[in-house]
Amino acid sequence: MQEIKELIYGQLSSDSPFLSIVDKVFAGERLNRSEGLLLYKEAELSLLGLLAEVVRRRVNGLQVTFNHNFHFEPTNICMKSCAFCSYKRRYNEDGAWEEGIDELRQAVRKYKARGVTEIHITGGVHPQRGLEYYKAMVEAIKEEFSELHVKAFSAVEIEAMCKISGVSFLEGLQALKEAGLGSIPGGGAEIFDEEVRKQICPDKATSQQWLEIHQTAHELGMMTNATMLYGLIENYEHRLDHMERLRTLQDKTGGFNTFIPLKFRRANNAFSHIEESTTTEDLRNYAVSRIYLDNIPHLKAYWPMIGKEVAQLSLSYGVDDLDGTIDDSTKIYSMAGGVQNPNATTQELITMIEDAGKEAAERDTLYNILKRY
Ligand code: V47
Ligand code: SF4
Repeated sequence: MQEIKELIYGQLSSDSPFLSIVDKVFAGERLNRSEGLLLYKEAELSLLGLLAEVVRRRVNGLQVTFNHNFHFEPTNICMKSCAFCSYKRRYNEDGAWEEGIDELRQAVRKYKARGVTEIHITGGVHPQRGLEYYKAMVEAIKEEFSELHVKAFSAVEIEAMCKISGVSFLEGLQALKEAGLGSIPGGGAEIFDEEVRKQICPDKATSQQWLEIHQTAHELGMMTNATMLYGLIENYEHRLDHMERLRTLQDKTGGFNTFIPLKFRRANNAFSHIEESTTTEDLRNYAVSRIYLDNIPHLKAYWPMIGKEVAQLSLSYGVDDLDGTIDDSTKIYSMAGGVQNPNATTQELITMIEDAGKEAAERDTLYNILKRY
């Protein structure tokens, strides 16, 4: 840490506007919105990387984790209209698919044999599937493989299934938990600012509903993740507002495990005219997220979206988690321009981590360490 301190202070003149921010980061104090904004707008990438490294070492040391997981995407039939989505289809539209509980059972059996510890389920918001259907999915998984951690259903899917079945979020989440749901993934958060939300996902669960569902899950003892979709029409103030709403809820509940910035990918959607963010911008965003979100322990680079090279670079900008092996089980990002047939072997992930000067460890969904390398 001493070396990093010397490097950072050595870069700054005595009248640098960053001095007070650097002092705060070393003292473990929280940054306010205008400090976050100054970092986003003015700080050199090298300074951001070093400051993010200070925070990551305090929270996670040199450790970078991954897990053995697979995705199950039950359907891409969706009644919502998110303009950034390359994946949704209406009923009977070309390319629409629906997988039933038998297919789910088969997938669980296949990946059980490959030693996974987590199933990640998310998909379109199906207009006819209510709570009972999703409960039956979770029960079927548990019948096939009782130890498998079920991380399933974004707050957007949960809002819709509770509405279809006429139950409160609390009742719906309690029923899912009893069926065996272990935690909730971070999807559907997008950008909380209501004006931006109107333009990018007008009919999706509101920001307030998203936060309420996560708070309720936390109060029931379930950990959850949080995402932020960036690189569309939002500005830095919107990103900071988004992170601040998460930071405030985390102060109350402590229930968020991981923050996952999701880079907008533009293939095959209504925002294809928007240039994608540059790698430099992606790294700045990881670093500011690490520095600003002082109370969420983990920062994940979801490699199927940004590619393995940028994911590896992100390990020097505050990231301490690479998600999982995936095993070619998700289409959401490949349809939007991400990695095609995403798959990573354990050895590949370990090499990525070690070549970046960090220490690889396999975790379970709740960040218990299963093996160090
Ligand atoms: O909410 C959709 C995003 C999310 C695009 O919790 C897009 O561990 C970029 O939440 N470009 C769903 N992003 C996926 C998700 C997730 C992924 C990995 C790990 C976890 C976790 C959660 O995907 C959606 C939306 O924000 N998304 N389309 C697109 N074109
Ligand atoms: Fe539906 Fe999700 Fe696509 Fe929005 S992002 S249209 S909720 S599948």
